[in-house]
Amino acid sequence: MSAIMWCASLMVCVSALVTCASTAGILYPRESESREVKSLDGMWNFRLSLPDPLVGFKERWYMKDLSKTGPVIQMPVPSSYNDVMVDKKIRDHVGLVWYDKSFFVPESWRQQGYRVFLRFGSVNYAAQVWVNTHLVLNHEIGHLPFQRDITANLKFGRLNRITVAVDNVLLATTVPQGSLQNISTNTGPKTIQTYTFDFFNYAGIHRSVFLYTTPIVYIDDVDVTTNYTEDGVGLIKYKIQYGGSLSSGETLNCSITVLNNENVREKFTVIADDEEGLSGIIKIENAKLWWPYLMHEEPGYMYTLEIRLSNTWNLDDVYRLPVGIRTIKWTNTAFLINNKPAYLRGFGRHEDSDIRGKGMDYALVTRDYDLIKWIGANSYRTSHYPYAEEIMDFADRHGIMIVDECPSVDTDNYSDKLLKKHTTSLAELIKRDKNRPSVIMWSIANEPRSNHKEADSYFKSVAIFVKTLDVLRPITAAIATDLDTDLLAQHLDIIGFNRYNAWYTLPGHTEIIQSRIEDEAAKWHAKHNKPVFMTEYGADSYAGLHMNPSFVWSEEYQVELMSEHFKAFDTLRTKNFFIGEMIWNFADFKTEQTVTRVGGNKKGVFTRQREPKSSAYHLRKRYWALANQLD
Ligand code: GCB
Repeated sequence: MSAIMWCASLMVCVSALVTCASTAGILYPRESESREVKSLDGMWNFRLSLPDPLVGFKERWYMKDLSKTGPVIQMPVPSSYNDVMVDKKIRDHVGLVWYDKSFFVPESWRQQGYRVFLRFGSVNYAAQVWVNTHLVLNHEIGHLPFQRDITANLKFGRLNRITVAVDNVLLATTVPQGSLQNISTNTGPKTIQTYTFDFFNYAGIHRSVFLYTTPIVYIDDVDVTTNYTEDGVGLIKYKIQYGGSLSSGETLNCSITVLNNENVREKFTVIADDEEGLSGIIKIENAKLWWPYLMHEEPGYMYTLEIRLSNTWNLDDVYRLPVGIRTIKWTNTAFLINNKPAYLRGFGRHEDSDIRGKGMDYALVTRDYDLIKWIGANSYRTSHYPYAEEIMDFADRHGIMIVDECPSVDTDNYSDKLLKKHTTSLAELIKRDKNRPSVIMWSIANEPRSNHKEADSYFKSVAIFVKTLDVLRPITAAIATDLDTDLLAQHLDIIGFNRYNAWYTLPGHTEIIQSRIEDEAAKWHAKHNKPVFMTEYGADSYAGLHMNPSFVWSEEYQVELMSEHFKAFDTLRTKNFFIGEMIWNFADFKTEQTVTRVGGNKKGVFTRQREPKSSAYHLRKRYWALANQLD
């Protein structure tokens, strides 16, 4: 085993020591009268673990300031570390990197008896965290949040230090998967990371780091599901989990207020199931439903549940949860929102931009949602991993339907160990996003090798597992395997398929598209009797390359290929089982270095800088026309 592989396994071993209880909640940190939120975003010290990949552990860098261990650079958080500096060594680094930051915690937090939680939005891929030299957190799957109560490890009113070791190594048993290859170079042997997925392997502290406070007894998790009656009463079924323990004789009381989207108190009643009011049903008269964009004049309508937990001795805890009221149903042929069939006009996407990589950036997210609405789309898939919670908030508020994908991409080498991590990623994703009205389906994989015989029982287990957590949303996946050999679709509720006719298959021959797509979609439905949508199709185009007649890589070719797909989709829509189309991709994005990519994947209808190609105008015409016909 190479040193780096050993280092990746080390991450896993230590996780047994510091695992957060899996039943604990992962609510997004929100300020309230009982909670303070302090951001630790900004510039952190940063150092590669070189030349020995394990030097940071051997020299115990978590015991002192990183700047005292050797030369450090300043790295922005949140961001991927790869593209911020011009240094190739940092961009292509394989293995561990170290971050640290010093921060103050006010003495008043101790005086008020607060608990203090440390929360990471996501670190790719494995992270270990020390606070003032104590190992407090360990998390292995990227793209998902993790947190812990660190009150006991803090020095109130004084300077504290947080140290993070990040490992970007991907192996056959990580999600996603990858492998390491040893090569010899002019300067000696070198280990490189290889992977089959088609996006750059960005790493680092990708999302915000927060400290937040709660009272000793606090709202730990909230579960809501929604419905409505024929006479317009909105129903919110809720269940609140509290954290911390009550001392003997202490009582708990939970009260709820519903605010409308202007923050005004609504007319509502609560029928609690228990004395404490921790679960029950809220009824809202003349409720406004959550609708997708362009399906209603007021899409993305959100209420706020103001939850107040009081116990005898401590301060109340107040948490405000945004909630949209809507139902989801599916049949053998349709997907329905609020009992109305919905047709998905969408995209595959990536969290990707130049310089910051996968680092969360509000300006970029704002622009992206503006473009999604400009083009008339109503949905996208979080290909190929969970997106930032801040991005998901936009989807809720703008009425954009999300096919929420876990980080399993190109799944292969099926094993029990992989299955455990795959289901863990889904459990963490569902716990995080279960209350979001925008999330309409769980995508359990993108393009797994679903013709391998092990895929059958593997995905059966994954699907059963997801159903134990959520029966109200359908399960889907984006399948690339041939229909005759695929073993995954049978375990899904809705079938998504990816196909690159006239691109990877017979490039230049757009005349093959219409009949092939019509035929294939009909066969998926005939074989499984389930709704079908196209999760990927598309062509690369180099913005500004014009060729007449059209030729691969030109803007004209991308437009022509889309037109041929549109013909097929129009026929399929008359057949009553086809529920949507998602073009690959919203914007150009960076990939691994390969000779088949020019600076990355160029299948975006927008460039990486979010400028429209000819295809953006073409898609806009179609999506608005569809919206006007259907919604
Ligand atoms: C696919 C993958 C996606 C790639 C795309 C392409 O099938 O799901 O990740 O980027 O093809 O452009 O090759």
